[in-house]
Amino acid sequence: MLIKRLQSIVGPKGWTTDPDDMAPSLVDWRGTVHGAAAIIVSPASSEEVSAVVKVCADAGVAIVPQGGNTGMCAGAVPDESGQQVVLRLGRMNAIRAVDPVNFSMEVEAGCILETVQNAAAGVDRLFALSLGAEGSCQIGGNLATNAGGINVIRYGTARAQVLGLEAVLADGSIVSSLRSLRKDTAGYDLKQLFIGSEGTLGIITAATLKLFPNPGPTTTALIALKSSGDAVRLLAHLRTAIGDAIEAFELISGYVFGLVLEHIPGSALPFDREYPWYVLTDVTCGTNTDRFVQAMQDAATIDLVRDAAIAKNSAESGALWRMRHSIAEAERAAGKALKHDISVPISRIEEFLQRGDSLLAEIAPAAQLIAFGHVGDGNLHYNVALEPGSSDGDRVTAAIYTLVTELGGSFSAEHGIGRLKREYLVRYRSESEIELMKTLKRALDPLNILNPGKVI
Ligand code: FAD
Ligand code: 2HG
Ligand code: ZN
Repeated sequence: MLIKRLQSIVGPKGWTTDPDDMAPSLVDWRGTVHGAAAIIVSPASSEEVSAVVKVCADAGVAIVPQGGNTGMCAGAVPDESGQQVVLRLGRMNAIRAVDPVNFSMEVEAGCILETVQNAAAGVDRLFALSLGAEGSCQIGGNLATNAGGINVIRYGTARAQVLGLEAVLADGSIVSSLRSLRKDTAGYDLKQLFIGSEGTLGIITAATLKLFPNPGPTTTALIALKSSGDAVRLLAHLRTAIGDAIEAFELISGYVFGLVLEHIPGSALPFDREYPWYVLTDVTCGTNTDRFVQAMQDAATIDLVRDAAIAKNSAESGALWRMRHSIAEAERAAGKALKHDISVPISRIEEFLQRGDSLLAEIAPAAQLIAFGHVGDGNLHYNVALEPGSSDGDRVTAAIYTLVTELGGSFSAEHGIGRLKREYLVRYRSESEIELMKTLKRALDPLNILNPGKVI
């Protein structure tokens, strides 16, 4: 009965019960969590999303919003009951309007991130969010997870790229605040409620995004270092010299590049020997290039830099960034690893890595550390590949999260909570924070039909 009602709302192109069509939506990107569903619906408009939610609410049936399904915490995968309805946003993929004078654009939630970036570039503007999954993740998913990526150091997370939002609530009503204003203090900032809520408070159907001026050509440099601490010192040194010209500053261990070289065809490093750590950075050019080169020479004289390769053209730059963006894929190809997506104040990264090493040596001496990340904003992916059959995983994770907490950091910096990190949310957020989160959830979704079993 419910299935028939859903089919008639979305029309013949808007649903599937075919196991082959459904399969990619029923497992997370990492292949670790499998779910089931009786039907997947793909509405073509906010009104259709609204109607779908209303009939599901009437039937008391849960809905799992799904964008590109590239999330790292299994938030977009239904549970195993087969009772939940997966709602794919991919048919809602219109760029509704681009306003280069207002530096803004209005897009539907199912737009692929790369399409949004290209539409902005088409009018000589920048949409600043960039991450490895940009060819398949959707803007709705990026906002629902408050995604980070490589440019946070300069432009902030997804949250900072939004001027307005439209969302469908748990009763099917549509809340639209698709304004394109930089300043607006009229009441609560409702859009921020939905950003980072991972589909548990509302379904994002459209957004007005903030654009930046085109930063022009960038200089890409791969810098070899003797220690991770030097990356942090180099960052401070460069920021002092060239300030906001740093668009990205990514730390990658030698071991991690080894995984990429092994598993990603066409990868190569521009050095004739190996180093323990590397930084991949993008710096806006113009007058900054000379200042950047000078600052790098100064850094070398104080022994912060072991070697550096500056990309000579966009092909070389693209090849380096492709390697960086392939790390998650290389890690997946190498086998399962524990993921710790943490952040600490930048000034404590070195201490975190040193103390993390000691903890690993003590708890799981045979484990292999896979460390990389967005050091420019304090977010590291401190992933750990355990020995096959090891039962040390929980102890390793608890020790790392305790260390992070002690250093004033977060156990979840950019991928969210989803299904995989719920137990840690209650452990590492205060009682009053959890209570307020529950109050919000109850107020906005009293029947608990929006992505239940995720986040809270
Ligand atoms: P999905 O995986 O489909 O969904 C994620 C969550 O959002 C789920 O809870 C889902 O229910 C909810 N959701 C999706 N769409 C909506 C909507 N319209 N309304 C409400 N809720 C919705 N993440 C980073 O932050 N930084 C990175 O650098 C980064 N790099 C990555 C690299 C690779 C190779 C991969 C595979 C992933 C990477 N990720 C990264 C993780 C992932 O790409 C991001 O979390 C991304 O924002 C998820 O978008 P998605 O469309 O795939 O969302
Ligand atoms: C990245 O920075 C992503 O590449 C994925 O956030 C991190 O695979 C990971 O752990
Ligand atoms: Zn990341």
